[in-house]
Amino acid sequence: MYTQVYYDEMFMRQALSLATKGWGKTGINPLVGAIITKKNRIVGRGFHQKLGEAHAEVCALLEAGKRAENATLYVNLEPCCTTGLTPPCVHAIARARVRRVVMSTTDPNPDVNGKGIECLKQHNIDITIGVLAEAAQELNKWYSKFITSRIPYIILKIAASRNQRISGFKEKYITSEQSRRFVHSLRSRVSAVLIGIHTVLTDNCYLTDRFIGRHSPARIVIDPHLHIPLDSHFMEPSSRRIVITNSTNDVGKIEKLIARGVEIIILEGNHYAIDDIIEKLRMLRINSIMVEGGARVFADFHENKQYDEIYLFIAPHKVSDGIILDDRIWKEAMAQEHKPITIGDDRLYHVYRNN
Ligand code: AOF
Ligand code: ZN
Repeated sequence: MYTQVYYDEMFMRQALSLATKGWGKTGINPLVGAIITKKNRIVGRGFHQKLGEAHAEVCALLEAGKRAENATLYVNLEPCCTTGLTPPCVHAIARARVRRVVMSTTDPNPDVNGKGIECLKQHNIDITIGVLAEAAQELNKWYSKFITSRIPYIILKIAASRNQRISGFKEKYITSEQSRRFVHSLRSRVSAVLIGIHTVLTDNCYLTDRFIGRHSPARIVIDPHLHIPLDSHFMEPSSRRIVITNSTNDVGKIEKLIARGVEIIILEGNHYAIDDIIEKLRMLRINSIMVEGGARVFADFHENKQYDEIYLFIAPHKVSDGIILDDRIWKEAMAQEHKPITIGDDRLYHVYRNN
């Protein structure tokens, strides 16, 4: 006979797994999954599929129908009590006469934080908080940062040779296919990928998620002199494209870009402050960004401490002449306490910013 604690963890694990189906589609909203059980048997499942669409709890309640009465609802985030793009979940839960709600964490959204729980208590619903909380926090770390600070979650993703070079490779790609698959999976989750214009000019990169096929992020290029070639892969309209440039550039070219659906962000000068870029991007409701180069862009984000994680992939080869990755980033990622993961032929150092 299993204990209720065992069942609670098992169903929450399923709710968390359902939540991940929303990766890349929920925008500034969290990833949320919900399971409804009666006598420890599942009678309803749901997840938040897309920004603006029904919340996980509502989807699960719909599937459960009348069976939700006296049932237990498992959800990885505190149910909401506010009307945003959709009505409050707590009312739907109370109306369905759910008896117990098990959640992983409270909702960091200041409009909800704790108030959803209060509302459920007023309806005499039993509450359990903290089941698989760590995993739930990890899953929604981007959401949590953005909703509390309005600063996007930023990942620096770097592919380098064994001798610290991030360009000058003989082949287009220096890292193995397994590493690139991993990168595409990251791309399929973030709101946007950001690069400098030199990377577009040298690599003509796509920046899309071609391996996973879940979602391609917005593509952002920092391009002060408006060098972006109209026939580059960057221009392909498979996802949102954003060019950051200044107002003194060729108006005709800016108009051509706009006519092709490119969004333009205007900043003054030729070297933009990272904080100004972030300020503009947060107004476009971009809550997570993967920075993919080049050297200057990496150094700027790093120096301004505008990053949360670094993924440094190191290929087994050396390259004789190419641009060298900023020493501070290289050393931080490879600090002694960080153990690399082997991925294909490469080593991957994954570190969180700790200052
Ligand atoms: C939940 N379950 O599945 C989600 C929640 O604009 P709306 O109506 O979609 O509301 C967005 C807010 O609702 C969001 O900031 C967060 O506080 C909460 N998201 N809550 O109970 C869900 N996606
Ligand atoms: Zn809700």
